[in-house]
Amino acid sequence: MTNEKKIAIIGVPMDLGQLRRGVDMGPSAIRYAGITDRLEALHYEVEDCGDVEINKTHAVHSENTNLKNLKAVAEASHKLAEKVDNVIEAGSFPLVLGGDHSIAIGTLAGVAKHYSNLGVIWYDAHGDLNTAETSPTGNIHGMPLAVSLGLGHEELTGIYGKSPKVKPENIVIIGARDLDEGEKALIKEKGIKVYTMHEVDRLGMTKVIEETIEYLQEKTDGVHLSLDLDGLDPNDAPGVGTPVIGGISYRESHLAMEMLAESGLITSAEFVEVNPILDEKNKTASVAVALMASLFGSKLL
Ligand code: 6HN
Ligand code: MN
Ligand code: MN
Ligand code: MN
Repeated sequence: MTNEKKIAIIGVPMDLGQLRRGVDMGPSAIRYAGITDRLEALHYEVEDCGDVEINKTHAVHSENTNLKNLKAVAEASHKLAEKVDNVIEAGSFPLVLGGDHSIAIGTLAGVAKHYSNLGVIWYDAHGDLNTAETSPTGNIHGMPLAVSLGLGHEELTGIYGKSPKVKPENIVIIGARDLDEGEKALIKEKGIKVYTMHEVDRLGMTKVIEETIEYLQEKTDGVHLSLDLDGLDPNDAPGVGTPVIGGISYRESHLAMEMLAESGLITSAEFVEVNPILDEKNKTASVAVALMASLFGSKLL
């Protein structure tokens, strides 16, 4: 028996969207933790498309901007968008492995080409809604969701066709607990739906995901899951560059993925910010693999 859905894995060894080296080894760590075997055991046909090439020689400061490594990130985003586009065109489910979260710029650019009302679930301690004006760091991994809304440097918003890639009312952020002032203002201005840790505590993950599914189901024609491992508590996912205490537990995340699997809502996904240098015996990569297995229905089979 084979599953109808074919999964295409795309690695993105990107670490230029932030300052801590090592997150470029995330795709290797996740492969080492056994992602292909796990998905094949669930009877999927899995194709590993290898890694997108990152040009580190372009990792230099660009003129007239505080964005770090802008040129290299833009170049990689374009390559990734093309790969994701091709994978969807071929009828496969794109599963993108990061790499820092700046890669979502490319993933969403490639995905957005195929949907007129793309939904996005942003599972993260952060909003990643900064622009050059609001960013406290100049790190592009703090900006991908803003870029996908069409806000930010045009070298990023203009990647791979139409901008914006996603509408604010089609976004749900889950797990937020470290938002910058400019991000909070943007969330209010655009009316973006956010389940902070307060809501996760108060409602419980079951209700959060039920509401998320209900919110997105009717109005979207596809939903992308962008899961930043720092959305989880650092006890469960220590191998990340910007950990924030008080996060979502492994069990809650596991449940969230199972419920999303049941819903059949998710049409593309990425798992980002796994940094094996900061990890404990590849724990975070293994957690990522376990969550991917849940997302692809391990409970259902
Ligand atoms: N991430 N808000 C901070 C910044 O630098 O803009 C942290 C961003 C973290 C981004 O974890 O993907
Ligand atoms: Mn993030
Ligand atoms: Mn984050
Ligand atoms: Mn279970």
